[in-house]
Amino acid sequence: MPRALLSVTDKTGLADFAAGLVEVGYELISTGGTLRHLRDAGLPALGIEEVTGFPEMLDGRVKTLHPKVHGGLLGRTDLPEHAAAMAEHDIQPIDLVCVNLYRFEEAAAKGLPEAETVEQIDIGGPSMLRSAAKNYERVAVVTDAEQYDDVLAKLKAGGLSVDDRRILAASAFATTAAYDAAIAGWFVEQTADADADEEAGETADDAAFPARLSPSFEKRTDLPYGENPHQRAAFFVEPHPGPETLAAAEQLHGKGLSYNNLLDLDAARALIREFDAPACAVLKHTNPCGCAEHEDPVTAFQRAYAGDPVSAFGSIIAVNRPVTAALAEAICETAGFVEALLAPGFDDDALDLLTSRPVWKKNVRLMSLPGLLDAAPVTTDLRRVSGGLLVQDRDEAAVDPAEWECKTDRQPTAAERADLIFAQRVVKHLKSNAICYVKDRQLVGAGAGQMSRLDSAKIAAEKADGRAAGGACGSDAFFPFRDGVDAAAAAGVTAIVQPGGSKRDDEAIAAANEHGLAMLFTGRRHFRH
Ligand code: 93A
Repeated sequence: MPRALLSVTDKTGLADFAAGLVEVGYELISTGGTLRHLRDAGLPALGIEEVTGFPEMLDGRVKTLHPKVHGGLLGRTDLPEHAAAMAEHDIQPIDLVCVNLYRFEEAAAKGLPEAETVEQIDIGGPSMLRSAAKNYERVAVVTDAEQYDDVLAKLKAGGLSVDDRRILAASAFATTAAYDAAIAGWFVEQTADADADEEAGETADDAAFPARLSPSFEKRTDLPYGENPHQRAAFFVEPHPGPETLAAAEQLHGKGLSYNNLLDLDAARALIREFDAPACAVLKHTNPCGCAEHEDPVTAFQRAYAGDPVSAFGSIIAVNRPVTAALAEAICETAGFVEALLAPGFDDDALDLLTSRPVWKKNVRLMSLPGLLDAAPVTTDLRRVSGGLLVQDRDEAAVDPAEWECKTDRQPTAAERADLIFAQRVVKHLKSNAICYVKDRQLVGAGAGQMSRLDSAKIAAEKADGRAAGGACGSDAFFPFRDGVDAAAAAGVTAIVQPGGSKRDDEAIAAANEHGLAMLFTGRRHFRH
């Protein structure tokens, strides 16, 4: 009689699965809570103690860690020496293992006290998964309720093939690997927290980066392709993404999301979070081509879109207020083809409108993210390089004008100051080298991703086409020469915000004074490579 060992924390679907196993002739063995669950469902099962001859002990830390279990899983019955050893020690083969693990990640995410979280580290479960998976030629390993139906159907149809068991083994090892990575990450975090407590006064800036990466990511969905059709792609998410993250966004309507959509939506999300007043951002290829802030959200959209309506074709639009019918109407009227629209929510009548207008129907992806503006912890940014991974804190430092210093003879006016703040918020989100021109809290010209800052300044001026007059210029990094300042002045701006820090800052300041500009230094660079 084949034997199945069942030991699960998540009992979803277990009784039906176990009943199916009994039906196809399995004898069941089970641990404490799982055994009770099976017996409550009227199913016959042996308690683990009856197999091991040992009681569950040490508060359940030792339940299945026993040669009768691991010998039964690892023993190769096709080898005479194994068969002999098993017979000598009265070890009966176990043919199927169904295990899901203690909920460690949930405990860690809740921030339970350390001792309680440690108790949620499953040792016996992963051990059984690994033993069973190693012996996949004979043993089937089931790790997830989603596998129950398929496994049962195959057992009923004559049994699992070696290929089936190999796939199950792969999934088991992936499960234990992700589980261990989460545990390792948590230990590192605990250590970092303890160090921070000890070294009071140490800032995040000089704290060493964690020695290990956490958390582990799980595949949410395959994507049709990557940046280009010949590249495979998938979307992986953290175990417990925050409510403000892209992973928490819900798609209410439209075609499936592409890799580039997700990338652009994330960039849009990061930019729109900069603003307190109603704002709208229009992005292409992760760069804002339009952005505006206005007390009236409809006007904010109209001014954002008008920033560069040509580039806005096929854009991602983000707003930081729920979409009302009036805003939906304005978007339908004004915008041409839009890939996706991201908002903290959509009113019902706005949804009706956006999904019924011919131009929007079917395709436009409507993304709702109620936590869009929620505070976020500083997260890390991972970037692949050949042979490795570059890891850094994300550039989530808030724009803080209180830290800025005016370097010129002239101070900015109140209107210029408002535009400088706006420009700084936008320029952070443009690819380097980045220059943006702003007038009345409307982005009127952006130059991004150029190899020379001067080129970015010229492109921004061309886009602004005279509309920057009396406005502000933002620069993501210092001006290495005065030519960038000259170009900004020629575009008509009367105030500049930049980090400063160049050897030739004096030249840039002299140029600003010559042109009668106000120039402020932030002391903070925002490269985005
Ligand atoms: O504490 S353990 O690491 N020690 C063990 O020997 C052991 N064996 C199974 N945890 C162990 N398990 C886990 O218990 C399983 O992975 C499963 O998640 C859970 C099932 O316990 P119960 O059947 O009592 O609900």
